[in-house]
Amino acid sequence: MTDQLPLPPGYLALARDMACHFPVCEQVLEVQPLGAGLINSTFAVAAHSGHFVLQRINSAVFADPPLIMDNIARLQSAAAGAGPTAPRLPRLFQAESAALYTRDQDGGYWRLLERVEDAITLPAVTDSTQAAAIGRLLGQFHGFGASLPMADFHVTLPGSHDTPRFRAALDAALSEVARQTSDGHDASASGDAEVSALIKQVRARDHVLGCLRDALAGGSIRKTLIHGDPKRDNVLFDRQGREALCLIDLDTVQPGLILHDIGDCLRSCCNRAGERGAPEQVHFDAGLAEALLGGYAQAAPGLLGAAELELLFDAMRLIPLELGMRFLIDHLRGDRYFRVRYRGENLRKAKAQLALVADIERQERHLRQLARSLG
Ligand code: GN1
Ligand code: MG
Repeated sequence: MTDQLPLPPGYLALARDMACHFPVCEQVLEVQPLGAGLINSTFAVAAHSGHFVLQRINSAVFADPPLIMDNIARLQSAAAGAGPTAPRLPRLFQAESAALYTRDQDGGYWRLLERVEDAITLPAVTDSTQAAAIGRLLGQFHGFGASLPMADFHVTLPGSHDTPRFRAALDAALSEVARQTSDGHDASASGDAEVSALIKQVRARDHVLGCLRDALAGGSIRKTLIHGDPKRDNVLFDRQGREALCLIDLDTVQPGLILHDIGDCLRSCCNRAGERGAPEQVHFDAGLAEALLGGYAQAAPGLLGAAELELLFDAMRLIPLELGMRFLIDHLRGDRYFRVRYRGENLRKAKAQLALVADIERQERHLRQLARSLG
């Protein structure tokens, strides 16, 4: 089992070609796959003129990549005008055409970004200093986002965090598997006992799926500009792993709920086993959550209002539940959305997210108290 996410054939050579379409990238020396993103293909480019990050945006997921680039450019110009309170954002470079992307022969969109110097991603969040640093960075990002006119930003990924929609998609995927099985297709990898056990766990939680959507519809919480994917891998740290420098992966910066981001950040950062860890090793570390939320409240005082604090526990449970469903749907549909290393990886990851949900529920009293203490 390899650790590297597979790339479509010929992509390294294509990436090298694409890098040459960005004038800043003079004399490309080396192009290597970079990171562990599940959607886009990302490369480290070493050129005579410096180090860069090159990405092919997955247009099967993002229907209109120029909208993403427009959002990022807007965010960057707002940050440039806001001075030191603005979050640091990785720079985007123009292609020959002066657009912020270039296209390959298949119509794919490629962009070139600054490679933030002396930065690392953490393999796990191991102490409360790191967790607090991540919380401060997210709080800063949200405080900045809340100061911007949300209506100026595009929705780049419609339906993200519409948890009931994913539940319906899960039923549809199950029906499709059942139909194929009755047609005589082999469903051995999808219709097995592990899947049934997970479906049971999801069904037992059907009553919580609409909690944030209903609160939004009821007007107690509102949307602002969010990051949309503040997982551990998208936080750059300094080389010592002490200070969080920058949130990367701005594809899903769009109007949303800060509770979505906070739930996502907590589910990713407070589970030291990681998304790919063994489901039986999954644990939600409430101490890390406390530090992360403390850092958040320090950087964005008052942003979490009474209604948000009341819903904070629900958000902590909801996002891993939603992601568990998303991995499971993809497993049932034959791994078409998330990049996987092997058949069955999505299923294992779904299992881990649902184990995380169960562990969060086991700590419900404590976590609700923690949320109240932030008020
Ligand atoms: C995907 O591409 P990446 O790895 O940044 C996904 C997120 C999930 C995340 C789980 C557009 O993010 O929603 O939370 O995987 N992005 C999209 O690791 O679906
Ligand atoms: Mg992403």
